[in-house]
Amino acid sequence: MPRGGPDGGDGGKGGHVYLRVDPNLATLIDLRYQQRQFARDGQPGGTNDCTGSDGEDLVVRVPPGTQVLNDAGEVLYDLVEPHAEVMVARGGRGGKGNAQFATPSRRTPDFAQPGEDGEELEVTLSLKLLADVALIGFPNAGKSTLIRTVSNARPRVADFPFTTLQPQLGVVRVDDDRSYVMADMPGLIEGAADGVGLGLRFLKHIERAQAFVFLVTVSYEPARGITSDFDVLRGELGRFNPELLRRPYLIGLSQVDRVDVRDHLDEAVAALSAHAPVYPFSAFSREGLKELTDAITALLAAQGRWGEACGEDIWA
Ligand SMILES: Nc1nc2c(ncn2[C@@H]2O[C@H](COP(=O)(O)OP(=O)(O)OP(=O)(O)O)[C@@H](O)[C@H]2O)c(=O)[nH]1
Ligand SMILES: [Mg+2]
Repeated sequence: MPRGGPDGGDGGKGGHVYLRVDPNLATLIDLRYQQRQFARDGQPGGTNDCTGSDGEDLVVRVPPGTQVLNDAGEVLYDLVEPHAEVMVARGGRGGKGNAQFATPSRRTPDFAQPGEDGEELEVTLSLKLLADVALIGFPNAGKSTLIRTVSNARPRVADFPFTTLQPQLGVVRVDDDRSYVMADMPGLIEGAADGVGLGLRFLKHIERAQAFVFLVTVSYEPARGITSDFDVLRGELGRFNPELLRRPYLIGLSQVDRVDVRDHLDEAVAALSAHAPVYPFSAFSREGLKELTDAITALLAAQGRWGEACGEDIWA
């Protein structure tokens, strides 16, 4: 400004980009259609010492269980807790206007500091299901039937193997204040860790489950037995990730309304009890169902699912 001295104001800073966990979201679907997202630019400074306004931050909402990976596949952030927030890209600093550079000996600086570019980042978002307890069993063990009986989930049930192709989540209500999420998993068979059947690609979904229910029953295939089924399931799980074998679990012996199942009951319970508590039940007749669900609740409570862990290690 002639005779008036320098009056160029500072530029505003660019907005930051945040990811924030929104517990009301269940999928990443919104982001599939909007893969490039930008925070707003800061505004340039103006004459009369006008400072440019800062660019607005961008908050991208993601569901609980979202993992943020870089191009090398490394996990940068694990967004689990509701309302957790991370800044993934920082907005650029605003420049300084020439008014900032005036000194008694340099009254009319004709230069200013340019603003800085904001960060740009490409990340992959991947959603892990957050189940509290996962049902692990051979095809036709009755996993989907059980989850239909005890939760709001309605997965398909049929008398052929591999009816369930995708993990399904159901909310099981314990009482007015407590509920938990149960995951119905596709059936596992021997060799699953090597890709046999549907393989174990779904197991990444259960790595977060706090506890497992192994469902076993008498199979219509004569070569299989209840205890060998159990051993195979544990073996496949362990080959996928040995850490999973350390998670607490219990055993559900399903379909006890069937005569052929009842015929083998005592012997199976005796053999399996060496590993974990066994709960014989039938989703059809509902016998033993309450005992099973009470035991799952107790298992999760002992894990601190609803606050303080009760301390009693009933599965040690
Ligand atoms: N008698 C009897 N049959 C049952 C019971 N639970 C399930 N079934 C039957 O067993 C068959 C398999 O049941 P599903 O619930 O689809 O079994 P799943 O373990 O989910 O099987 P996949 O999804 O293939 O792994 C169906 O024909 C069910 O009707 C039960 O408590 N008693
Ligand atoms: Mg099923």
